[in-house]
This record gives sequence, structure tokens and C-alpha cells, in this order.
Amino acid sequence: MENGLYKYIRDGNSKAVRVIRIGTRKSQLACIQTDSVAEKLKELYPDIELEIIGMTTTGDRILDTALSKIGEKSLFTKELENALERNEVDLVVHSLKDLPTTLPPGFTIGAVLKRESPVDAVVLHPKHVNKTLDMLPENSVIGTSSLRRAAQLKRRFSHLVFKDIRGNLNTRLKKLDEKDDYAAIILAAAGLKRMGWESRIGQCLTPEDCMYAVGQGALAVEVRARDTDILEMVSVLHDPGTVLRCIAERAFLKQLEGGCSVPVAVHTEIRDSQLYMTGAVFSLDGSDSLKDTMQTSVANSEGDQEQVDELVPRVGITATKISGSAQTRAEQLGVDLANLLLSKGAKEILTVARQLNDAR
Ligand code: DPM
Repeated sequence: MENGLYKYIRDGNSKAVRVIRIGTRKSQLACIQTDSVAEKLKELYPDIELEIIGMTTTGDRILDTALSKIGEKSLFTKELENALERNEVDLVVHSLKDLPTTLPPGFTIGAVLKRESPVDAVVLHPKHVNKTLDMLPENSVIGTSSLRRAAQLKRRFSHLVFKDIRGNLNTRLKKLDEKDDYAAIILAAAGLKRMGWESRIGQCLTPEDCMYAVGQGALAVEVRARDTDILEMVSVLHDPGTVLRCIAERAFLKQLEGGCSVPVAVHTEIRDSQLYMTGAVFSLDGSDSLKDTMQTSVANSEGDQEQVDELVPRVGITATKISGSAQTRAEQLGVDLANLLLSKGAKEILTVARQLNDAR
């Protein structure tokens, strides 16, 4: 029973078993993330057969240039999307923050899993163990290639110096520990936890120190938008709170016309059915910034029966089992907050930041 979309294999009892192929980058973090999603699918659908297919992406190959300087968008995702398009894989697991707010036509995010802690963490050189950023000596070098992290931390810790650092997490930790180039590096706590390196976290940054990136800490499952069977299958992985927060965050970034390498940061929370969102933009040195907070209700309104059945993606995310009106309000919150900052001059700050970064 080949329907073109799936491969079937026969198990020992000659029963047809559906094979779902999952594409992943080959980095250790990507593999761990993919395995965690595969495990969840296997629990939910014991009858399916999963095959994991590793691929190398442009972002993995170019190791000597700061990410924010490489012009091409979707650095880590393009090769994987090509494989999806060619039907070589059925789904791909990404860090949501690496997925652009507008996906190429034909693709959608079919699941956003429950978010890990979205905060940024300081990993210290062994000789500085037990210190915090404010205790590091004058002119200590902090490794980060994130314009967002550098801008916010420069503003807060003017005694520190910031330098680019590239490579996957393993490479970065090696560069930190085995040389004397960096006093500390900044990484997402979520990635460190998934790698089993939580013990290396010397300090978690507060929103006052450094707000996080749009989508940080959440895993996303990308699928072919027309593949309704796979969409249906992965949709049970959606975590409603994470989805609403991430829709608001992505709508904010999209409205600002920011890519994955602009100094834009967010903080979101859901309390008592209210979605609170703080968003900010920064100049590269952090001296200039705009920040505001807004909120909206994400309660299931009375008689809110419309568990949207039509497949309406919002900022790339298709979530049919989550209240459509709550999704719309979350998206509107992001747009409204961005418009508020734009009315105060956010566009100018981001344009200058982009020009300065390009000229670096
Ligand atoms: C994006 C940024 C970085 C990654 C920019 C930013 C960090 C780049 C750097 C969009 N993607 O955050 O301002 O530090 O040079 C990335 C990481 C994870 C996903 C690693 C990290 C793991 C955490 C997650 C790289 N993408 O941020 O420490 O799954 O959210």
C-alpha cells in the first residue's frame, strides 16, 4: 500500500509498518533534540517505525565567519528543507529560534514542544569558577557571536569586552577551557541542559541582564504543509502555552522585520490566562534601546468552540488543536508591541545596527 508519501516496510509477521523518516543536523545537540522528539513519537505511536537521517548544513560547514555576517538566511535549515521537499524525510526537528518567521512556501511548523528554560547562561573559564559577570576583572573577554547578547551585556557590564566565538557547543566549550582567550562564554541554558552540561552554568541571566531570543528553548517540528497525515500525527506534540508565547514572539520579530541576527530580545509569561510580553531592540553597543511591555488575554473565550480545523499557519506555526482566537490574540500582541516600538524609532535603531554589523 504505497501512497507515495510514506515508505512501508514489513516486519517479521509480515504486517505493514509505516516508516517515518526524520531529518537532522549531525551536531550532537541536534541529534539529542531529534532523539527526544523521536522518543515521544514512539511512545504515542508504538506502531510506527522511525528512521533518523543525519545531514550536514551550510551553517555547519562555515565555521570561520560570525553567523550574523553570513548573508544567507536559513543557514541551518535549507538543506533539511530540501530533503523534506524531495520527500527524502517526513519531518525535521529544529530549535525554534533558528527558524525564520516566514518559512519558505510549502513548509510549516507542525509542532512546538514544551519550552525548556529560555534564559541565557554564563559558562566560566575554570579559573573563574564561582564568579559572576560583575566579579570578572576589567577587560575580561566574553565569547558570544550573538548581537543580541553582546548589546545587552555591554550595556550592563561595561568593564567587559565581547568577542565572536563560533562552532557548535562542544567546540565552544573546548575553546573556553583549553585556551586562555575567553574568561567566559554565553550560551542558551536549554542547549547546555540538553547536552548534560547543566553543571557548567555559572550564572543564569535575569531579564534585567539579558532578555532571550525569540523562540529560544523551544523545539519545533517542521513538515510539508500539504502533508496532512504527518501534520495530524505531530500536532499532539504541541504545548499550548509554548505555542501562544512563541506565536507572540515570532509575530513581534516579523513585524520588526528582524532576522535571526538582529539585536532583538523578548520575555513572555502566561499568568492567569494573560499573556505578558516584553520586547526590546538595541543598538550594537547597547547604548540605545527601546523596551516595552504589553499583555492580552489568551483565555478560551466563552463558547470558543472553534478549535480551528482549517489549516491556518500563524508565523509559520500550524496548531489546529489550540484555540484559534487565542492564537490570533497572541499574534496581535506581538504585532502591537512591535508597532509601539516602531512608533518610538525601533526601525532606525535596527537599520543602524544592521549597517554597522555589515561593515564590521
Ligand atoms: C540564533 C542565535 C544563536 C543561535 C542568535 C541569538 C546564538 C549564536 C551565538 C538565532 N541561533 O540567540 O541571539 O551564540 O553565536 C542556537 C543555540 C540553540 C539554538 C545555541 C545558543 C540552543 C538553544 C535553543 C544558535 N540555536 O543559543 O547558545 O534550542 O533555543
